[in-house]
Amino acid sequence: TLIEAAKQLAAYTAVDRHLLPQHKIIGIGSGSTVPYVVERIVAQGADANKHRVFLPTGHQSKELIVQGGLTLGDIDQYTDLDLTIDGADEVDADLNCIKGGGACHLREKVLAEAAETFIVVADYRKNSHILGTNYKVGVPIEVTPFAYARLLQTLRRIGSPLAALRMAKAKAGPVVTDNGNFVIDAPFPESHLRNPPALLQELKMLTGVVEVGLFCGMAKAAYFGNEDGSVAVRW
Ligand code: DER
Repeated sequence: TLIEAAKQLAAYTAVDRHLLPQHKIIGIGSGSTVPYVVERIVAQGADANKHRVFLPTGHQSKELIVQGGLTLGDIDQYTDLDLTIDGADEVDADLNCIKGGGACHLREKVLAEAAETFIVVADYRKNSHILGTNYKVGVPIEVTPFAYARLLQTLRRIGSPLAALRMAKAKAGPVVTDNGNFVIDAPFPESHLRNPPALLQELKMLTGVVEVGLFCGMAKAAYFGNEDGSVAVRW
């Protein structure tokens, strides 16, 4: 499909441009775009990859690394990364991202922050001027289960009346993250989403919030595959 081709194009372009021979410690994100990232890395060949370790951002990411025949690394041992590549749910004109559609954004943010270079790859649907233009589900917020009910109350009061606990589709009950936490999706109006750093700070301070799916000032560049087979780059 056009969307899959766009994901592949963004991923291939980013790997070709940013994964250099001297890069040895690589963070691999989560979602449906990063499989193309791993595919392109594997295509660099066994020699290029034999001295590299790859750090996952969750079970899906770990499986991609293992199935790609790439060496798994542990963040406990490799605390500083050369490069992390990940998808996003939406990216604005200043490279702020909404992330967490896949409920992996805590580990994603750790590896994004730990990398010298953090690159985002996405299809054209994610390319916005202001966050919330296309991604309407809300800001994903990983929360400790103990505090979720109070946080729902607070979020609804401070500007997200439609804030909701993310329920699982293939399991009864809420989504439980790899870290054993819940996720609240909190839609905010443009008035809040036009200043992502301020919203991030406000949300991060709420008691019981573990991590917020707003990545501000982290990405060095974003690659968007377009419907017409071209690539848009923002940096
Ligand atoms: O949860 C995330 O941030 C993931 O990176 C994911 O949402 C990216 O979306 P994708 O499946 O369209 O790549």
